[in-house]
Amino acid sequence: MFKNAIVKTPCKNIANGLSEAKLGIPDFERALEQHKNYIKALESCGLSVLILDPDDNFPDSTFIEDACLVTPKCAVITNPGAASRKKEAQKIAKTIQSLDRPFEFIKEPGTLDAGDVMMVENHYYVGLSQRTNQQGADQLNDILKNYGMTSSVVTLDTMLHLKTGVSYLENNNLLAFGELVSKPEFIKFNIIEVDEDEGYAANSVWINDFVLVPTGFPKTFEKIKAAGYKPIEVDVFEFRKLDGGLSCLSLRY
Ligand code: CIR
Repeated sequence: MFKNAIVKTPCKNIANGLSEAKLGIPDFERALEQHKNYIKALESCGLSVLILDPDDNFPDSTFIEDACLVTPKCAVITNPGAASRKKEAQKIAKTIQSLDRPFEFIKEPGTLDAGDVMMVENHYYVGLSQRTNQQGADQLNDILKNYGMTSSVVTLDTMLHLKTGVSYLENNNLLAFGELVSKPEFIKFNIIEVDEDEGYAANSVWINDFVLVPTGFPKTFEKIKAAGYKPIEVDVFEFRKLDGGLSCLSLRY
């Protein structure tokens, strides 16, 4: 069960965030509105939400998930792979250091975006991507081992982050899309496959038996419902324009 979430308000400079989506430039006011609704959705799942102030120096900083991994036993402040995002992790360190658990750092030459890290109970799957390198994954593995947890890597070919294409919904259920549906690493899971035309919805978020699902993907919504969860639609289209999904917008712990 999760009790808390941390989010970071989108900044005025959000239009300058990294993007390959070709869906247009995000509108700041609409992004703010969608972010507020996202917070309400987290609250409706029973979470207490800490809202961090925006920071115009970091257009992508609302995608707070990449800057830190919070596990039940420790928090890991990452070293994001994109040059423009590196200092986001340093900025969030102060907040993370005040949490109720010890904290660790990923250091150069290791890079790691926590959007590449998927928690399955005591085990963490780490996507090797354009943002997360082997050294980053190795450092994370060493840290997790010290706290009695394990990790393994998954190589990504096309996805930005591991959780762009796969979400663990607990109870051995894995929502998966594209190249991740047939990964041998995931064979032991009950795969809920996301259809070709609904790929963005593979980034959905389990929170205490609710599942946040992006608005506009009815087939995935119904599949999640049929699997016994309570899906909640959340419109995050402005963030999709920057390749961001639902999970990237919060840390949940
Ligand atoms: C980036 O390219 O870093 C941001 N525009 C989007 C990050 C999305 N984060 C995530 O998937 N975990």
